Amino acid sequence: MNPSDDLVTDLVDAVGERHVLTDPSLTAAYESDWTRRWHGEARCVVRPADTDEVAAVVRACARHGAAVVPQGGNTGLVGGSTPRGGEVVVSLGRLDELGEVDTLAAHVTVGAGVTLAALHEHAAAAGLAYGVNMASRDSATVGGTVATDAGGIRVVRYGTTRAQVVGLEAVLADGSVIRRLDGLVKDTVGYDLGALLIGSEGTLGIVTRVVLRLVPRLEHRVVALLAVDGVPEALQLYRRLRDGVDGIEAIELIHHEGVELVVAHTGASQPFGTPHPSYLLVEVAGRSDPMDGLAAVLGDAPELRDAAVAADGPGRQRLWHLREAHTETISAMDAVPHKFDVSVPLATLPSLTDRLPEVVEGAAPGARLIVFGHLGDGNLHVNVVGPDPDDTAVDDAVLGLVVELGGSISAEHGVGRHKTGYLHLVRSDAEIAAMRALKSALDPDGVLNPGVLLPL
Ligand code: 2HG
Ligand code: ZN
Repeated sequence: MNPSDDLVTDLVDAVGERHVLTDPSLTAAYESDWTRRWHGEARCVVRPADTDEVAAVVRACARHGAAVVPQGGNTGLVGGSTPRGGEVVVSLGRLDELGEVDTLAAHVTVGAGVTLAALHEHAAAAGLAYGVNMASRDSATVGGTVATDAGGIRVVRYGTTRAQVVGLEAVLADGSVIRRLDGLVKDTVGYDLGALLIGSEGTLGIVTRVVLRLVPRLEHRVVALLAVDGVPEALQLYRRLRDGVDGIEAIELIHHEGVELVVAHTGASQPFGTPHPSYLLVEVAGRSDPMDGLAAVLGDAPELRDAAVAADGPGRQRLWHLREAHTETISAMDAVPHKFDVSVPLATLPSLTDRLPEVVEGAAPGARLIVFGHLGDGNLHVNVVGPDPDDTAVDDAVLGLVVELGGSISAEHGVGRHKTGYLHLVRSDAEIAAMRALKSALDPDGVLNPGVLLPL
């Protein structure tokens, strides 16, 4: 503890000495994100216990002119919740209150620090489910997913996080609290301030609690890994499944190269005797067994080269592992990956996957390219391993290609500090000016997450 730092003294008053971390061995875990590309030293890390303490922390930081970086489970991939240097990291992990499930409304009120895994378990115990799910569920927190409008693997059925939020509480830059936790599905009184904060990446306020919509818990589930010759065939098969099968919960794309890496890194078994260029991973869920409906469509699909199907929990898990272990496998590679989370209109997806190898090779000769993602959402995760973390040639090239194809530079991970310099490629001057006006209205001194989302 640095006794000469008056801010630290005020923060200790707000949350107690145990929850203000200044020792580098304790702060390190909060200073670097999952990519290892985005890191910086925090002035300190503060761990408030509830909304009042978050407000007191923000007021103290505002008084001392200190910038604040809100952080959830620190599973971000774009430098949106790690410091650049000298900010106070406000970790929301202790706001982990799981409110009672309202089974009539099918809503639950939870704290920002609740992990997705804990929320899933909590909803299941009440006979319901939460519609957002992703590989980082054990660490990713509700607050972070709201702040980034996170997507994940079930968007084709339930939408992104935005579609789940029916109420929200947040601390604004001056320490005031806005609270709409009444759970009203219909309420059209003026500006929807909560909606404004969803996807604002901690730049307009710090989300502290939310009311979330829950969905029916569907017991009958089938997961299928479907081998195809390439992306155009994967899209044709997707169209066939969408038109012919009820209850599709996930439509994911992986390729041979990614599967090989996952198998080598995690020791998973090969899904098929003979490898295929690409695979669709499909999950279908319903109130009755979806197997026959799925089999009927697959039986008539000329694109299908091979299929592995599982209805039992461990079998489904084995198939999902081949998709979900991509991120950890890439993180374990020697170089720090350049990660892109892009979306394009479905019709241009084949052009994107066709042109990416050449574009990446041109910008980063010899680099390794791994592509996978949420095919049903037109959202691909493009990972490039090879170039130095500070070398942005491949960033320019990949994002330039995506924009040329009518796509977005951020489908679900957010802009963070990675992509502020590319914002103008996908938002007009008028839109950026309106965003800046909102930012200065709600955070005139630029206390909240400076350098994230909007360029400094
Ligand atoms: C996923 O879909 C995540 O698994 C991470 O969005 C993507 O590691 C990535 O590039
Ligand atoms: Zn994803």
